[in-house]
Amino acid sequence: PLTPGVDAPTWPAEYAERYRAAGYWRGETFGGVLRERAASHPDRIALVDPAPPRRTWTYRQLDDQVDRLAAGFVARGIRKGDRVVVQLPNVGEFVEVVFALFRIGALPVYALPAHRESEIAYFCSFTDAVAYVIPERHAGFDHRALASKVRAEAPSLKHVFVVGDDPGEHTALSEVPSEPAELDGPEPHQLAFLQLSGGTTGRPKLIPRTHDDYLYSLWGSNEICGVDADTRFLVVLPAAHNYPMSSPGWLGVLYAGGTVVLAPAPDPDTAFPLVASERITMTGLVPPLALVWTDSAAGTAHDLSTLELVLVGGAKYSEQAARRLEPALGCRLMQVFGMAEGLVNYTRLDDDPETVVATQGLPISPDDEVRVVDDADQDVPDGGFGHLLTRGPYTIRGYWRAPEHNARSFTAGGFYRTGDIVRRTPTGHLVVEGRAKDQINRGGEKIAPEEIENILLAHPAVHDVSVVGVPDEYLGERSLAYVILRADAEPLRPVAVKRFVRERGVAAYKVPDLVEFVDAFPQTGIGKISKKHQRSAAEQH
Ligand code: J2J
Repeated sequence: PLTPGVDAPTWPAEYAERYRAAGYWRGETFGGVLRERAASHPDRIALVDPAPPRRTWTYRQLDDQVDRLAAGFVARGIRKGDRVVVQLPNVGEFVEVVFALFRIGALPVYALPAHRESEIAYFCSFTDAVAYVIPERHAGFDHRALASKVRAEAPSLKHVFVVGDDPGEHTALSEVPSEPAELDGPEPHQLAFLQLSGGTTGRPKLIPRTHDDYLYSLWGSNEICGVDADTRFLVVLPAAHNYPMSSPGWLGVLYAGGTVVLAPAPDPDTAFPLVASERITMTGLVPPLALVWTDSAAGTAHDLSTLELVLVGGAKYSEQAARRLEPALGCRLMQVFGMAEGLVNYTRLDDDPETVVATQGLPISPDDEVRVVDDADQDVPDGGFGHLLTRGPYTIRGYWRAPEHNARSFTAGGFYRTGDIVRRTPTGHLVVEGRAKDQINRGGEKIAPEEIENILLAHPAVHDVSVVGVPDEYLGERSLAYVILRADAEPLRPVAVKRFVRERGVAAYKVPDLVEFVDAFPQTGIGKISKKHQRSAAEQH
């Protein structure tokens, strides 16, 4: 059983009361919302999985299937509060599975399709997960074999459910559904799922989100983005990411009774035909993809004219690139600066064009408290740069089972230290100027250098290592590993270093793009490695 406040800090009662009184927390649950939408417009299309044979779900069909799947999960012993690691690509079953878990009150733990043994085994054991849901294969990788290894490492794991016809030694998800049964389900203030943090530490932190708080971020986003029952949203990024899930994302669109279309891949060759055939009105991209879409739009034979709004966020979008998007795609641009921990900022549809290309927007809520402070947590004068701290009705008060880390990542008053350096314009719009946290933002994918450093420190030839982000024209940043070899070690080649990381079973995006061997690291005044110097040295290349 999960007790908010024990497994993770929650909002103090006075704040919870305030957020309820203000109408932000509506007392709904995900399972209840789907039930209600299915009752009020059963025949509208909720979901499209366009992979042949194209499959669609009306709200009623989705609701029925979720009931049957939830009953089947319960029959196999999955209970309210249990954790289930869900690692699925953009397929219809992803939506079915997470809503079935929501309805039970079991918590999906969102893994990315790119994650491998190191990450998955950690998620399963850290959360004492009882089940793990996978595709047979994805992007040429056999997840069934990975699941077999993970089972041996995570004793809590009782079930592996496989989407597809050949589950191997595991259970086919298609065999799970059974006759719907009455469930008592979760309360709105209870946890709905655990989302992954971008992370700055050796192991990613897990983000506990409640039904109440996350649902507010959805309908708040819907109002800003103009999402309604006529919205046809294309999910191009991996559906498990917080951004395509909630800003406004596929969950926001389902909340509004619109239609979600799952793209199997984000490239224009895959996505443009879907925009045309599915008459897509809205989507969300990361900056590198926005560049590719902008460049590809001119020569395309596909009709993109249904597109009304494209969101771009997850990493800094250059003003220059932002200026080109609207004319190229023939739709509106909205910048979004958000984080899985909570706070999400959007430029507004009625902002002037300069604000849309040059800022990262305003918070969703009038009750999102934003502070811009110096290194001593003192507020900086308006317009000055500083660390962004935030507190509000959908920003967590602490990570899951991480009391020591929470003491560093949150102020005593409950503000989350985002690690971002921002400036506030006179209209209150935020401009992201940089980052104080030790993290690499590789085109929207976040990498915690410490995680990769720990892996490389285990290499017998490595004396010391420092991983930093270096500027990259396309991705924004790439990762570079500076390596000091042991005095007695045979010389290593960069490919051997990369292979070593890959073979430890981590997501491919975390493997260093570049490796450089050095004799020493630059030091700060207090004898710590100066990553700032390493980053600027790398820029000279
Ligand atoms: C600069 N940096 C940005 C932006 C995020 C919506 C949108 C994005 C995320 C997300 C999200 C940025 N310009 N426009 O969850 O709901 C960097 C910041 C931030 C970190 C959060 C959402 N948009 N960032 O990217 O949890 O450094 O969430 O703190 O993956 O991405 O990363 P993540």
